[in-house]
Amino acid sequence: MSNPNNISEQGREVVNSFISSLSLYSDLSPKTLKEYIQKEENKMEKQIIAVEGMSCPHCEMAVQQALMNLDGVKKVKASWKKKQVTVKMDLELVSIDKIKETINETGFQA
Ligand SMILES: [Cu+2]
Repeated sequence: MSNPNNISEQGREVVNSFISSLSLYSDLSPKTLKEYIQKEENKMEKQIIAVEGMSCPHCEMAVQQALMNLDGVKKVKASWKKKQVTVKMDLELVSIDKIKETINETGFQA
């Protein structure tokens, strides 16, 4: 069992900033909250990955679904015409390598 007193310095910072953000945003209107979430989302890394092998909207869907199942992936837009996949992700949770690996496992070539 983990002892809550053994929380790391880094963990403590994360918890503290989470708690302070809760008290900061708990009394805000939905519109302001939405703007906050939008701002947080904009902090995400956006990457465009070249992908070979997609030939129709079904391929796009397959790639999008596979990537959306990964932790840290916030948004995916696949385009078979442009031969690319645009991914918005938190690089602390998921790597580009993991994204490419998942695309390859789905049957395409990243
Ligand atoms: Cu297809």
